[in-house]
Amino acid sequence: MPGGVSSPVRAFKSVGGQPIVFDHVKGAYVWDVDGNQYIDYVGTWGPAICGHAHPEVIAALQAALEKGTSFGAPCALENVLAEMVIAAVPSIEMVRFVNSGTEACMAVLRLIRAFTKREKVIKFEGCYHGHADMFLVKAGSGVATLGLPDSPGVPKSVTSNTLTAPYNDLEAVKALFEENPEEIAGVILEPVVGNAGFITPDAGFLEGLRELTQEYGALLVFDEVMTGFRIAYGGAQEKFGITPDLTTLGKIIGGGLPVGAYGGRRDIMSMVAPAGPMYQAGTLSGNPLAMTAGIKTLELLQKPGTYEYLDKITKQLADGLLAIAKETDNEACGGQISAMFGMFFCPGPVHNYEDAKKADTNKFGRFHRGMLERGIYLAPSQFEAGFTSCAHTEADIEKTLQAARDVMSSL
Ligand code: KE4
Repeated sequence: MPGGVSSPVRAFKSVGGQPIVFDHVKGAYVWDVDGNQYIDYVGTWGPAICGHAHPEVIAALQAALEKGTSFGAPCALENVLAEMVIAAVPSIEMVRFVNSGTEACMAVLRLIRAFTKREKVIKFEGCYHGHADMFLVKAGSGVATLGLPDSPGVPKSVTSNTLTAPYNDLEAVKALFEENPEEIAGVILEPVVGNAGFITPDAGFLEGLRELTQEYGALLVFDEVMTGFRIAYGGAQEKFGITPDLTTLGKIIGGGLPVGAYGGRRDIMSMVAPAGPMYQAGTLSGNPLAMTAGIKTLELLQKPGTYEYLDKITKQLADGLLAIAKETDNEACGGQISAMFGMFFCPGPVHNYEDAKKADTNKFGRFHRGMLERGIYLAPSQFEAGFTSCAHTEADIEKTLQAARDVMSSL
């Protein structure tokens, strides 16, 4: 297998050393094949927000297994999860399930082009919307982690329609609309960035994009594959009170099984085949196992106090890490929103990808390795975010901060 992994970021290329090989996971913890236990802040990149292998999710899956694994035909479970997503996410009136965030972002791009009959799209430097050709332009996540120029194999003809601007730079977006009048189908972004490290929207940025897209007849797409049901039950759009035209989802709504989704305004979604002419399909889309895991996960997240707890423990962690960095003379900046956090080894502030690239990735690598040796599993890249779960306890946070104190003292 190329690089010995099924996804590049797992190879630890940017933090050095060998990746650990997981044997099993439970709650806030993971165990490697040598029996070492770690407190996990990756949470399989987001899905494990209720804790890994939650007993109620496992039980629901075991029951569903008895009825088969995939139907390739309508099943009531799709409607149950669809209704939960529609009820939760302000922009979503209709939704289509797919099998990954990449598929969701590919489909939503085709949809905005079909609806507006325009071909250009604006994305932001450092944002990652999966690995489809048209998004591999100044992308974040593994592309940034590996310091790759835009990927070979992506035709110029495809990326020539992908325009980019610095995150948080409304003037740059306005200029792109002025330079490409009537040609831009839409703007897609991570409403809180997790793929260039953790970067929050400046005050007025999301509102500004909402206004600019309306002014120029373009659509606004929030890629909430990472932030959906994490920043709030209704995602970043609920948290910030800005409603896009369309939203992509993934990760959490699959509860650890492969699910992605795109949804939004009924007049736009009605274009999707077979209701309308825009084609998109998938053998395993909406399969009963994945729907079951997603339904149970969202049910668990509806418990009162869930997001208050996640915000409390994640704030303790983020504030603690920054305080320790200061105490140990390590320049750092960062923060958290709900169960998502990040820290850069640079003075900051970090408003965009250019700022993020000033971070000391070599120091991050040494920090990552030191924490791993002390049983703390952080995302293996400076250009990723961290994730907590309902299973993380204050004792876990305290243990993590103690390890950070040891490691940062020696950085
Ligand atoms: P997937 O195709 O990996 O399910 O989703 C792509 C995607 C789309 N949009 C956003 C905002 C995302 O964060 C992602 C995937 N996130 C990465 C982690 N940064 C997945 C981890 C990986 O690539 O191995």
